[in-house]
Amino acid sequence: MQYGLLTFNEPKRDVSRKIIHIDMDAFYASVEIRENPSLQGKPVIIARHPKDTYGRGVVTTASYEARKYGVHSAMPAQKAYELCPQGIFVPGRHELYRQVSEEIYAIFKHYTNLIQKVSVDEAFLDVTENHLGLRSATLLAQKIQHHIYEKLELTCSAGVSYNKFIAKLASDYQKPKGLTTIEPSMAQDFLWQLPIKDFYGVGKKTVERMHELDIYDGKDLYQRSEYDLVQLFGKMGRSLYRKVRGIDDSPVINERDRKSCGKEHTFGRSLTREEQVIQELRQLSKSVIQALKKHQSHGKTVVLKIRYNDFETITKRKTFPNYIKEEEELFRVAQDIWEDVGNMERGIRLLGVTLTGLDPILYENLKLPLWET
Ligand code: TTP
Ligand code: MG
Repeated sequence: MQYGLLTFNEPKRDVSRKIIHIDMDAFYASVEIRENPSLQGKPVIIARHPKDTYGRGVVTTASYEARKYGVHSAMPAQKAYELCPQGIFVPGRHELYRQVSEEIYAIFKHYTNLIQKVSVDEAFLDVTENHLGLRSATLLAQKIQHHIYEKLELTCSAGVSYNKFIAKLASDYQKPKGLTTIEPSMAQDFLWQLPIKDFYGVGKKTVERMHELDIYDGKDLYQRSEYDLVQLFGKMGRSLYRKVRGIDDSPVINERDRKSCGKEHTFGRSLTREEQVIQELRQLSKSVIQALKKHQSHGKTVVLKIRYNDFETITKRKTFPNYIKEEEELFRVAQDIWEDVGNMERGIRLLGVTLTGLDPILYENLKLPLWET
């Protein structure tokens, strides 16, 4: 690993852990294909048919065959229909997916006790210590992929590395059915070639800002001093400075240790103007932070819930690089998610802001590196 010129207080990487990130391939679509094998090999789109919803539905996911036509998650079903008229529209069955998700979780438990479920189809496994006593996390990931396939007839992609940040990037690297291991010696090259948008916490607005600063990939980011990045991006700048050096000490946290704190508001009259949404997000963020302060806890993952006029409800999460403690930080992430996924034209019936993955504040204080103020 080439670090270039090392300064005496350059942060160090911890490469002692072995982390696997698993993400199911086209999850909802794959479950539907398993349940109805006649869909095999066809462009399957998980959404109600636009003809049945007056064109109002949204695609939750699509099989890889449908993706070839440009169909993707969060796209209006009407647009998906225009891109792929021969697509087979299947309405989602969330209870079934939750059940399958639990079956996947049960498989993980054969390998380690340290499992962090990130969403219905995604989890981190810390396999530094594992039930098979294997030293190779790559071999273990392969076994997990086979196990899931044998037992559930579903495929997944796996990423293996020494921290969560890189493991997650790795699982996405060769989807579907991928297995990518990023050894500590490869990490720097891997991070250098990474487009800036792929760094955790970098939303659309930050990408624009980075591009204005001539930062397009990890290598450009790496050139910037910690001082500059903090000046430009605050706490996120410090986190990015570490991430691009392959440093991420965040632990894999067991589901049972996780908590969340959220507030939501249903509106008597649907919101139709963006300013109303922004104002509401600010108010919700304030309430969440107030509740959080009482509990002496903080978290990094923000979940925005939006219910549209047609009652379709979407939730979208984003993980911030640092613990969120202030109203302004929470508000900014919620706003960022809104800008990524929100659709004002559909009328907003409900908004919710939740902070999840909460840790007691005391816990972080104990772990704070000296140079972090
Ligand atoms: P993802 O893992 O993001 O997508 P995926 O599993 O369908 O495809 P990939 O092979 O790229 O991992 O999300 C998991 C499930 O979550 C997905 O099957 C459907 C649901 N989902 C939504 O409902 N809305 C969304 O905007 C996204 C991104 C996913
Ligand atoms: Mg997936």
